[in-house]
Amino acid sequence: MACQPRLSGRWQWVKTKNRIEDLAIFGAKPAFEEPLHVGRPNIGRRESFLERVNAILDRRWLTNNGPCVQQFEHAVAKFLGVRHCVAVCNATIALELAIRALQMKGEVIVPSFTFIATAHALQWQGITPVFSDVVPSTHGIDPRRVEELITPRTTGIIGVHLWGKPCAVEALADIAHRRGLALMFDAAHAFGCSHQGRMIGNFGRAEVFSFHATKFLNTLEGGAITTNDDELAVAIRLMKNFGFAGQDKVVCLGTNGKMNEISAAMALTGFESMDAFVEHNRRNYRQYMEELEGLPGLHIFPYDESEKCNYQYVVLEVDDTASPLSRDELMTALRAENVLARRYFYPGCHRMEPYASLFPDAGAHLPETEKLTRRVLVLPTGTSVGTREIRLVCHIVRLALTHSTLVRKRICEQIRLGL
Ligand code: T4K
Repeated sequence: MACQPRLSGRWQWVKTKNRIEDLAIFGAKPAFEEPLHVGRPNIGRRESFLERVNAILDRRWLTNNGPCVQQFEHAVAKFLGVRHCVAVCNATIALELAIRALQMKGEVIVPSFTFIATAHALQWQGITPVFSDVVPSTHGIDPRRVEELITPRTTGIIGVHLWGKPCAVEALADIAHRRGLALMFDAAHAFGCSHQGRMIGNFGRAEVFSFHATKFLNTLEGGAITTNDDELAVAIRLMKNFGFAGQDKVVCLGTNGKMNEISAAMALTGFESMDAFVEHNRRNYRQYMEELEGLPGLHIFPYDESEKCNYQYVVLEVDDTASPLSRDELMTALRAENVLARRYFYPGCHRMEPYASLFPDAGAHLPETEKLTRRVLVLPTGTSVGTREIRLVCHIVRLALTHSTLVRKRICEQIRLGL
C-alpha cells in the first residue's frame, strides 16, 4: 500500500552512523536518500479508487451533490453517530460556513496554538479572533483563560482538538451555556477519535473535520461539518451551495463550498482502509515512545489509549532546560539527514500576520503557547513510514544528543557562515 522512502546506502547506515562524523550536519551522506515527510498521504487501495473514478467519468456527474459525496456523508454520519454530515471542499471553508451559520460576530475566543486557518476563518469574515492560552498537558484551549477573555462583544468559542486529542469539551460547554455563547470545535485533526466513548463530531453546536491530503483520511482536499442540530445543517447545506434552495431559487447568502466526486471517491477508498491506517499509526507512535523513552528532556505527547484515536501526529516535545539540544538544534540535525520534522504550530497564530500587527502584545498573555511553540517538533509517521525508518530517526536523535556539544557548535558555525 505504502511507498517507502529509500534509505540511503540501505539499512546498514544504522550500524555505521555511530560516530559523530557519520551525522549529515558534519558532511556525511544523509540517512535518507529521499525526504521523510510529515504528512505523507495515506492512499488506500489504488484499484478501488480508480474503479470509482472510472464510474464517475462514465456517469459524467462530477460535482454538485453527486452519489459519491452522498455516500461519503452517510458513511461519516453513521461512523460518528451524528445526525448530519455536510461534506465541503476543505476545512477552512467548513470553518467559515459553521462560524457564519452560528451567527458569530464581534469577538470569538480561539487558541493561538493551532493552524492559522482557525483564526483566519474568523478574521476573513470581519470577526476578531481573541487568542487564549492553552493547557500544557493537552495543548488544548484553557477554559479558565477563556472565561477571563469574555467581553460584551464575545459571541462564541472555538475549541481545537489539537493532534486529535479532545480539548476541555465539558468545561467549554459549561461556559458557553452560562454566558450565552455559541460553541463549536475545530476537529481538523480528530477524525476517528473519541471523547469519553463518544465520537468527536458530536460536540458543541458543530464540529469541523479536515480531509486534506496530509490528514489521516484524505479526500485530496476536503472537509466536513457535523452537527446534531437539524436547522443548522439545513442552513449550512444552503450556504455551501450559493444559497440555492432549488433551481432558480436563492434564499440566502452563500458560497461555493461543495466537495467534488473525485474527492469523495478518495474518501470512500480511504474509509475501506481506515482500520489499517490507525493500526499503522498506532504502531509507529508506540515505537517512537519506546525508542525515545528516557532521553533527557524529550517527551512524546501521549494519547489516551482507552479512547479511539487516529494517532496521525507523533508530537515530540523538547524541553531545553533538560535536553542537551534545543528543539531547533535537533530539527536542524534531523533535516540534514532528510528527516523533515515540522515545528507545528510555530510561531503561534498571534505571531503571524495580520495578528502580529493587530495584537503586538498578545504573546505576554500566552505564556504556555509561547513555551509550546519553542518545544514542539512533529515527527514523520503515516503509512509511508515504517519500523526501519523510525528506528533510524530515533538512532539519529540519540546520536545527536550524545554529541550535543559538538553538534551545537557545528550548527552555530553553520549559522555564522550563513549555511
Ligand atoms: N484547522 C486545523 C487545526 C488544521 O490543522 C488545518 C489544516 C485546518 C484547520 C484547515 O484544514 P484544510 O483547509 O487544509 O482542510 C498542512 C496542511 O496543508 C493543512 O491542511 C494542515 N492543517 C496543516 C497542519 O498542515 P502545511 O503548510 O504544513 O502543508 P505542506 O504543503 O507543507 O505539507 C506538509 C507535508 O506533507 C509536506 O512536508 C509534504 C507532505 N505532503 C503534502 C501534500 C499536500 C505530501 O507528501 N503530499 C501532498 O500531497 O499545512
